[in-house]
Amino acid sequence: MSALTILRYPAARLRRVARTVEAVDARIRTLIEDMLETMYAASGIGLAATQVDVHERVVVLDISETHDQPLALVNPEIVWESSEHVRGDEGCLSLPGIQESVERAARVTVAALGADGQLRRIEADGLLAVCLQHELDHLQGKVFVDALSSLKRTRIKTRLQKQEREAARDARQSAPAL
Ligand code: GNR
Ligand code: NI
Repeated sequence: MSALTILRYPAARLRRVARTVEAVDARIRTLIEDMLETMYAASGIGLAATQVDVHERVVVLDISETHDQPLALVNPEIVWESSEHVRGDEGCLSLPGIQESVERAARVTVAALGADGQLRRIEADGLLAVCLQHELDHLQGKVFVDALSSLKRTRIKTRLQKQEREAARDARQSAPAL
């Protein structure tokens, strides 16, 4: 298994639309394993293949407190969503440290293939419903801050740039002197 690099907003590659997976084969199962490792290492509750620069319809999730309930979905589609909506704060591994309020359907039903290639349906509410919608958006090239005002998005980009500059400076300072 190997952890993968997560693309950071506003990377243009986060905008790619993922293609349908033709067969759940060894390559896809390895991708799933690597994505789970990446998600757990980053303390996330979900990860879309788009975020690791693989533009195929694969997502992984684990909303359990114990981090031992992995869920892998191939070619997921929302087949039903409630008319009732809820608003809640979201974060994203591609925008570390940023939290913003987003409105989502309260409940969704998702049809997908599992890592075993078997078709399954997931009826979700609460955090799982939110996370599924967030991940399926990534597969369409969408990020949770897209619906915000352009002023807010500009501020977020500035904050992320500052974070990256500081991280780069810290890395230089802790590097051993030659
Ligand atoms: O780790 C994550 N937490 C989260 C919190 C609220 C709503 C959605 C999420 S998903 C996010 C991981 C991520 O970026 N998935 O794409
Ligand atoms: Ni995300």
